[in-house]
Amino acid sequence: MPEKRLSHLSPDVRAQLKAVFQEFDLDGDGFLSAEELRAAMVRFDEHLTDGEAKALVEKHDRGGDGRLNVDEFLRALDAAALG
Ligand SMILES: [Ca+2]
Repeated sequence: MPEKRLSHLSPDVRAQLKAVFQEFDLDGDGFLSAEELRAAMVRFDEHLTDGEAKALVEKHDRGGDGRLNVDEFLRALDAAALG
């Protein structure tokens, strides 16, 4: 799978964020739903409403299935929390 470089996430930070992804993938399906994303973002002091979480998922969801895989999650965080 081709992987676009994230502008300002170090490999260490990415590894940590992947662990966060797995922690918040509550049903273990390998994707974060809007609800799971909302819970994850609290970790970064980003308190999203349901609507904001859904909008964030839709913005970064390239698969069009309403969920984020780990790369999409990293991009969402990059844009929303850490940018
Ligand atoms: Ca999930």
